[in-house]
Amino acid sequence: PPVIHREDYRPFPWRVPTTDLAFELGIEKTRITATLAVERNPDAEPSDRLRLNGDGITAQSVTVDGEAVNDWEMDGPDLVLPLAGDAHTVEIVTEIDPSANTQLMGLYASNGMLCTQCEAEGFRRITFFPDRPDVLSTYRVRMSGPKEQFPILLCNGNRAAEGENGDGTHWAEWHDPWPKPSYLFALVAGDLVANSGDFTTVSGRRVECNIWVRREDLARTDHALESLHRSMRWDEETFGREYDLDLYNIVAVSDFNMGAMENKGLNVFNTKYVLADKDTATDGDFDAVEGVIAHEYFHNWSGNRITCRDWFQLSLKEGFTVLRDQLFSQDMRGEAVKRIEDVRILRAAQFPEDAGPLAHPIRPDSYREISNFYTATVYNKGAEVIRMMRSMAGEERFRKGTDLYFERHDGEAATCEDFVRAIEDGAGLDLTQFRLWYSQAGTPRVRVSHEVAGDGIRITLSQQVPATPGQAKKQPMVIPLRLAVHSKANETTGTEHIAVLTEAEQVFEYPLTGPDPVISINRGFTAPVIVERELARDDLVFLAAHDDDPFARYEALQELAVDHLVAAASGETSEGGEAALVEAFRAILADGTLDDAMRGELMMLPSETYLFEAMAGSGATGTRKADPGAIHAARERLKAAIGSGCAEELDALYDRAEEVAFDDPAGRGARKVKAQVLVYAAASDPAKAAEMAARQYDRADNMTDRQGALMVLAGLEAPEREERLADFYDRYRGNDLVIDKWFTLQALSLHPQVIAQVEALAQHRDFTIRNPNRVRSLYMAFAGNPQGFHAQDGAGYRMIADLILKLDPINPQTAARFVSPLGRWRRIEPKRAALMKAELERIAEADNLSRDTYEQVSRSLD
Ligand code: B3K
Ligand code: ZN
Repeated sequence: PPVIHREDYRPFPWRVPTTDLAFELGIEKTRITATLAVERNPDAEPSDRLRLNGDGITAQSVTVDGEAVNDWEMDGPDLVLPLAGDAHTVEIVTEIDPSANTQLMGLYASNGMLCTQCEAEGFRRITFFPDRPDVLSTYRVRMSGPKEQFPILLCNGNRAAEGENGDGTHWAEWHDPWPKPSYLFALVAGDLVANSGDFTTVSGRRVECNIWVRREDLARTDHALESLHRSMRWDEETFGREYDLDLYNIVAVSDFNMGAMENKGLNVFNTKYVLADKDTATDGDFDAVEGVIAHEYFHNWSGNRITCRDWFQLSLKEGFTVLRDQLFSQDMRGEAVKRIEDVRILRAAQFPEDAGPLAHPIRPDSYREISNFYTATVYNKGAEVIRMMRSMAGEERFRKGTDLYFERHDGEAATCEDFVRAIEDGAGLDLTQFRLWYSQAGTPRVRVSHEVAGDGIRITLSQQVPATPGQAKKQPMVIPLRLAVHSKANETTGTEHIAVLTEAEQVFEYPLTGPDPVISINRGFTAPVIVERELARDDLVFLAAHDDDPFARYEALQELAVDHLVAAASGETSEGGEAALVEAFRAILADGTLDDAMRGELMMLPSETYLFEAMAGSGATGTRKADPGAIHAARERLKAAIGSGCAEELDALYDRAEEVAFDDPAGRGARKVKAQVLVYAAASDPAKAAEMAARQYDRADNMTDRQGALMVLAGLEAPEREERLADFYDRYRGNDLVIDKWFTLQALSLHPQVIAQVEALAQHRDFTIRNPNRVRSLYMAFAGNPQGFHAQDGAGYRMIADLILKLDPINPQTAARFVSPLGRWRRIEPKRAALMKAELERIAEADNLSRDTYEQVSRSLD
């Protein structure tokens, strides 16, 4: 498959001012008549041929200006049509079988309904079209189909007309007044019901909002609808963005490759991010629903009104929209905890990506399959990059920048460069050097050292950006770091400064506020970097207990744990490390100034994936490899030490939290710390943990408590385990999302037999490889279970490779997502690395590999 380069961008020679689509809908046969008005694009190099993209479709007929033509030809999957004049009407008929569409791209069937997914290149599986984001067109769509099977017919924009055909079929006409690229097209036909609620925009427009689901799911849609209304209000207040149609439809489907899709006026969602009630969804699920609803809603401006010129600009809409949804959730739920959650995700998913064979800048330079670039780098690091601009500008000036961006580029297909320039002009920043964040991959490392000089402190910061594939040499980046200098002796906190590091090495001077200075740096995680500081353990303990920045407190604890665990896993002595951590934990458990939501965050040890990253490249020569077995063992030992060292405090915390009612404002925090207490008990006193967890499971009046308890039980060899797993299954049989949890918590468990258990679950009658949620619930969970995935004999690697090979012909997009865990082999100790690499090679040798999987595997082996 060819490599596509960002540099090769050329405007399309033709414009398509209007697109008329007529769908005769059927699950097994859908006929599409597409009528395109085309005219020459004066801003492009002229061409006498019109290239229309296709993918797995054939044209039944082609007419130009009403006359059938046959001088067109197929060039691979594309249809190429000679056109001599300046403007023409092109009509093409295609026929497709949605029931055979297992890739879930284009038009497909799910549970008897029809729906679409067109981003990035799915529209070309429906009809021939210039399927690229810079070709904007106004769509008019007529849908018709059997009324009993498809009582509800939905499309983008507003419903223009509807009627019956008198033969059991009915039709609807939709018109979307906003020009859009084909990837934002959507259509849904099915037997659905809606939870509806109007929203009145700031200028008084009444918007009908509907959450469409299957009848049996209706009772679980209130949270989604409320989240939508909150998002609409927030975007008006925070970014000055108002909704622009009279209708906002969200449809939940259970077969979906991703989380959700922001199609204009008709979002299509994975059920996972719509349905929630307290009996079937955890607190985390509620947050995820709110976050994804907000994300897709915010795309209406950052993505739809202003879209991307080409797919290399993906972070223009995704990075910015992730930042917007993060800020929204911070405002809804509290800044400190949300920030910690977001950094945890970044470190678990993006840092490893940036350190591995799939590393790419947030604006990539080339790809073979664009679906492979919907990554944590483009999304989450993309958000961090824009967040840095916001930190440097301050909230108000940043808003001036975004206002200018929306004003300048409304209705356009823009670039990342357009965005940066608007922020520069609107916020009054010079981002010349800062632009390197768009072109350089790799997580920068910042070293911190200091010396006291009189009543001041000189802090030396140096940066190093590691080499990444295709980028051996890097230039220094702009790294804004919020910092403060505290006094340990006085137990006082210093004022906050923002140090903007722009050179390879730079000195910053600040006044001292007391003796015994301790630097608190990258507060709030202002920059997505790895800070390397040689702080005495006492200093970290001090920061963990006293820092006035909640993120910095969290960070100090994480660092204490990372230092200790990497040393322990490397066979180095970590004298007093464990004791210091137990003490620091005790302080956290006793701290009356913390609420439990924050306490719960502080109680979470760094993940094993994050520890691999910290261990790889550590040591005196910087060549150490990560040893998953040793990390797992060290982390379990530390959990046990904390569990027994703080047993009394943990029990007291649990007892207190248990008294908090579900609806109490403190309820979420209480549930979070209870789950953590169980985790530590499981490591230190499994019998007691089994008893506590079984009791929590039996008494639970909500999914958070029930799942938290079962998660711990699933990892224990205790009689309570089988009983409660069986109970859970029987209780929720038929509820797909909850049965997904049942698969996940077993695949994630710490049970020594986890591999055999996952193998058995793959044979379970409820397992199906055709549903992405189910596949992920079992295998993505397993790939994220270091103990199972990194089993010494390579059985975990083999299982994931087998899955990739089996899934690739069915759903390549989802299959390719499983490659990256295997791709981390270079940073792992040699025995496991060889096993991982061998599995990648086995995949590479398979015939007919999809473009998706081929690209990921070959990059991982390069
Ligand atoms: N824009 C979609 C991504 C769909 C990509 C499918 N390959 C979801 C989102 O980021 O909102
Ligand atoms: Zn998005």
